Amino acid sequence: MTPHASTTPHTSSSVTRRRALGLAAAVGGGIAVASSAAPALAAGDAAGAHAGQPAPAANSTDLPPVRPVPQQVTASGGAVNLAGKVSIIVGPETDDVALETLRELLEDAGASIRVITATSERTTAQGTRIHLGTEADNPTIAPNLTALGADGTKGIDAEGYVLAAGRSKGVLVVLAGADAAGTFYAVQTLRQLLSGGSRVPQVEVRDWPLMSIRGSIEGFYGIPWSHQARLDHFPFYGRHKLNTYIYTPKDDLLLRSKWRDLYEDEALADLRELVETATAHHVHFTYALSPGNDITYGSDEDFAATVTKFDQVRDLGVTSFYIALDDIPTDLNDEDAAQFDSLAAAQAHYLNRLQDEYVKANDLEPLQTVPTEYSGSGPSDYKTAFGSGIDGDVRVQWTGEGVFSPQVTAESAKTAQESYHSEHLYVWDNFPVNDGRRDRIFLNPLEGRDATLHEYFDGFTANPMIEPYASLPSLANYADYCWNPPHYDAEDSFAAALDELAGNDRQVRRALDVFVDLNVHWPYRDGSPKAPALAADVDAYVEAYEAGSQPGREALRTRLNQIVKLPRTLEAMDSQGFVADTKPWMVAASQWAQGLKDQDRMLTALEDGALKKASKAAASAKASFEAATAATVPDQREDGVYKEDQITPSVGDGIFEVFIARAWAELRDVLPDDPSLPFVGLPATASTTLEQYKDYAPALMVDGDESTMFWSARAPKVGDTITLELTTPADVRFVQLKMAKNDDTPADQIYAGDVELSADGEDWTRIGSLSGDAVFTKELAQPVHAGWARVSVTGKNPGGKWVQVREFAISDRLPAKG
Ligand code: 14T
Repeated sequence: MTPHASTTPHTSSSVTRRRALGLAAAVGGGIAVASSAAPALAAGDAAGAHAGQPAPAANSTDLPPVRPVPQQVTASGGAVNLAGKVSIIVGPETDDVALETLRELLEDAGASIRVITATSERTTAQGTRIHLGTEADNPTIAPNLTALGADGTKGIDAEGYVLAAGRSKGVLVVLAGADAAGTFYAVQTLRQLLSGGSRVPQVEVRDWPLMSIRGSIEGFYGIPWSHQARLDHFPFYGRHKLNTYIYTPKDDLLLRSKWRDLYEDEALADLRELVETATAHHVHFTYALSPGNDITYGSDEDFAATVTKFDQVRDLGVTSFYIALDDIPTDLNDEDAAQFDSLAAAQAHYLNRLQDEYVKANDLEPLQTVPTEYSGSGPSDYKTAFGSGIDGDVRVQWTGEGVFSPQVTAESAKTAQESYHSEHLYVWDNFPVNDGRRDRIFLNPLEGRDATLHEYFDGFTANPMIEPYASLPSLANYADYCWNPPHYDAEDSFAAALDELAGNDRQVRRALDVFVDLNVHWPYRDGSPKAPALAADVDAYVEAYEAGSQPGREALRTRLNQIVKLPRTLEAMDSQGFVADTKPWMVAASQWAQGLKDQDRMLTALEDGALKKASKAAASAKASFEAATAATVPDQREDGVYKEDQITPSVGDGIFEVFIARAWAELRDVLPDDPSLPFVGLPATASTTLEQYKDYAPALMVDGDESTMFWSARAPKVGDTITLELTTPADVRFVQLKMAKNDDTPADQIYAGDVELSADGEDWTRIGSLSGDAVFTKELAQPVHAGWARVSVTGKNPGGKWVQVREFAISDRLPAKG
């Protein structure tokens, strides 16, 4: 069976359990084991315990946690030691990688190893014996499972295994795979059971994945992962039992805009190394082309160009191919229009030719694809024509109800299956991808995927972040979820992934929690928390400050000190890739926190009436905040050119700013002309004729916070307006309009418009016009008495750009010159 073949429905209750050695239940990823002779309980049954059945017996001891949680574990209590002389007995065809991984593991455990290749049931080996392989490739597997009282691997799904450890004429361990990958995964489970030592609990683990496709799709826009990062991912996948990597970075020119071009020597050598390394860790390297921007689906030449390109990588050992049809023009060119009724029909023709004439002809794994309509479960003409037009073996990706799906439910899975007429859907999960928010990293756990999705989908591939190593915690989540969805525990899985990245350093591990808190908000889920731990400390501080008490402020001070030190503390992390990836966010967080510390000093000085000291602290805070807003994140756009320092990292999700605004308000009360004070407008309300995008409301233009904004849901038309109404009319001397994401880069904004003031909201006086810059400011030599200000659109935006306004402010005073 290939790993991508469908799995037989397999519930724990369908497996006969002959041995009754102990009680095992998955508890938070760990495995609680009672030493009494209670009936064996599969991990799969543990869910039942939560649903009202008796909980595991008291006085249970803990097995080392195994993640992904195995389907069934029975433990008899006690352990065996693998240090000392060990014979590994393999068959002639036993998986090399599994053997090498086992050998390293045992060397670390202090074993001296002899490897014996068995050709019959009996071996000469004595003492500690470890039998490795499948029943088919190693004749010693079956009798030794029997010797330990364990069942064979018959009936265990592809990639599954039996791991049995105990005693029979000495220490005996059997690592029996259903296939080569299963053999490798048995070794990975042994690694976790050893947990860095040399003792293995006496157990029988029977385990198999509930989804056959588990991994990542490098499918985002922006800087593609480095060669080294990809190489580093594969061993991680192997350790976590992930088996898929789909190679399709959007801004790799040879995959999309120049898809017909062949690879040159060096690029080809790199690809070869990727394929070999992936394969060595039982990861299927899937090669994906995106020809949709300029292909003629019905053309023989373009079919031939596809085959030529595929052949180049098939020569390197690739057996798994993919056509990505997302984000492309939806109209057919003349040649296709003459031949096909619809885009879907044209695409189906092309995919079927590939499946028949290439994939089947060369005995490759089933063709994979993402359709042009890749989200939403409801039916459409496109989905019907595409799904019913393509060969039923083609694997089809789907992103959930949205491009980003906070929830994926069994109900929409079922509907999607029907709409796409496909038995082989699998999820392209747009998490933790950050190409739409390149200023952010997402360090929240994977949540909101129903526990029964293995009944509908072949699997999941995560579309990760532009930062490869920062994506590893999420990928560990996918590993745990896909293998055993009913026993996936998001929090446990995420914490374990952070433990792994941190290594054994507890200070580092605590610092990671502090850092994660600042990057935990996922904007695609309503109500997703924003830096919850920092927010609680800020709230407590403000409350204590207002009560004039000190103790309530300490928690924030402690946290700020930790945040300031993040770049230094986390430098010691095991995963140096994670450190490099997240450095811009660590450094910015450190600078924000330094500014808050300065403001804390400022507030104390104000309380003490030490005004000079307060003003000095304010100046330090201002400098820290300026440093924090530097663009330090690199970027790459459609031209494929990598550029340093393009994007300001966003960290803390506005919670630093809550404190900052509050602290400046205190200073403003006492020293309204302090040069460190940021400019704020007079109290006003905002309205507009433009529709609002998502929750980017007009009020965010007048909240004094440049990190929040109004965003229109369309391009402006001539006559559209954005209007401010002052709470109290004033003699206006200064007007400022800050559009687009930052001051320096014109982007989403009004390009052509007049800025006007009015005393009555009816008669308007023009005081200036927009110039195409992101920021408009106007100092009025003669103050104008006004209660209203507005921008009215006088022309079209280039490229139909929408409008963002961070702040719109008018004032009766000029901003302090800092
Ligand atoms: F094929 C898909 F499943 C898919 O998600 N395609 C792209 C993907 O490359 C990208 O990384 C992802 C997240 O931004 O979303 C898709 O691209 C989009 C999505 C949009 F909502 C491009 C523009 C959009 F407006």
